[in-house]
Amino acid sequence: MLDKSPTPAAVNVPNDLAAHWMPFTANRAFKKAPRLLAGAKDMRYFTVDGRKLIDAASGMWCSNAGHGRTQISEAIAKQAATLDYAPPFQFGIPQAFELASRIADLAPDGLDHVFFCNSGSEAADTALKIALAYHQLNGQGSRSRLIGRERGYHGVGFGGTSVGGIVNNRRMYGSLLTGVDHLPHTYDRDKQAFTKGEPDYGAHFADELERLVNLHGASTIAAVIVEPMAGSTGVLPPPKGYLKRLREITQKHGILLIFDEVITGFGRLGFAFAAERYGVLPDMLTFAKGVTNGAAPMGGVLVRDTIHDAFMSGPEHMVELTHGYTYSAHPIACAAALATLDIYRDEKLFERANQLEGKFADAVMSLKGLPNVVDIRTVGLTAGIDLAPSAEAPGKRGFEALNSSFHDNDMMLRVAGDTLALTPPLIISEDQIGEIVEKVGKVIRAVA
Ligand code: PXG
Repeated sequence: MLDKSPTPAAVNVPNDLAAHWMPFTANRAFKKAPRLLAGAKDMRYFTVDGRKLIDAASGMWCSNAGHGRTQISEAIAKQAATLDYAPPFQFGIPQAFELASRIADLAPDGLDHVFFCNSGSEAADTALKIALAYHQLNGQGSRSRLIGRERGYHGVGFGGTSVGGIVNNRRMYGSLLTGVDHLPHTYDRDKQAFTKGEPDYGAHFADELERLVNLHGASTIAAVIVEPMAGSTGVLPPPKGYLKRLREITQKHGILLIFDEVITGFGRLGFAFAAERYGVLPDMLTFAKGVTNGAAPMGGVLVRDTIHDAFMSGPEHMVELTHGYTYSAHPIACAAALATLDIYRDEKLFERANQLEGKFADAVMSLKGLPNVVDIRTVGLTAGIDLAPSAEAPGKRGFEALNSSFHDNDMMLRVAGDTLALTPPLIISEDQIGEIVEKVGKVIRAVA
């Protein structure tokens, strides 16, 4: 499709890339062949040398409304000029209260309170701490175990790393939190390969929670945290009935259920939150990324009334929860989020994702049969494409795909090991779905 988006002004590129130690990046490889970005508009990124890349990743699962949205940048500029910073402890700004109400309105009934922080990692750690404190208040302080899941990702704080299930993210950091255990992941390629949406096979993986309850005793378990769809480890939609069963088992044993919706929130699966898609009400729900369209750092935890209200006792001059961040509900992030939610509402972007899901799934599934493609999974406007690892080094093919995509095929792609993740902005057109799938096909052939 003819791309009429503007080309950005030239950007000065520094000669020396040494000082910046980049996060979750192969630093030495990057600095030999940098992937430097200078601008973005709608579905495209612009590189420092003026190329336009189609964004198949919403940046990093953030920019659901596409890039360069003037409504958001104007709201940020106005807020920065009016009230740049306000202390969030013992003081408040109207925008934070308005935003909390609007997010609660979007969430399933019952999740009515919002605790703000600045990232998905902080949101995960916040939810875990609220779970522990809630049981203390409730006279069940023995409930201190936290249960995560293999292949789960809950950010990089000590709590999130502990309940996370990605061995490479855990093994360098000692014993982490004590008393943590993990459910098995829900992926079985033999039974699930090339499924569109939720696989039929695998609800029984939730029953493993009964085994952990038998092993540790329900009275020691505080909470279970899962991503409704595991994103970072390669797009694993939940098996049909799995989340419902997890809810039943947690409820039966008085264990809190936390959904980490940092990726699935704000339309990614065709609904405001995955909890709605799956008809399952968790006790807490974490969000980040899409809440501001990526334009300012923000995260948060939605909390059920019963949990919130348990804290609202004791002397009224006392702090009820000894937790919070200097930048909780930062004015600029609140302004960005309010403008973002307006766009999502006015452009009906969650519904749009829902309507496009079938076409997107069909288009991506057409890549079946290309060299090394061993599985494709799709759900909402997201797909994971597993490539067989090269014999010499697992992850190398994925890394080469990232480079082929950026340098040779004008596309921004996410890779996790040898899995390619497609998760484009929800404003994507059908033509642009075609463009992405064609480019992904070229990338897959290039790394064969
Ligand atoms: N929970 C989930 C489910 C996430 O996906 C976090 C927590 C942590 O968020 P912060 O804001 O602290 O980074 C995430 C982050 C990828 C990718 O390519 C995914 C994330 C981050 C970076 C890359 O899949 N998710």
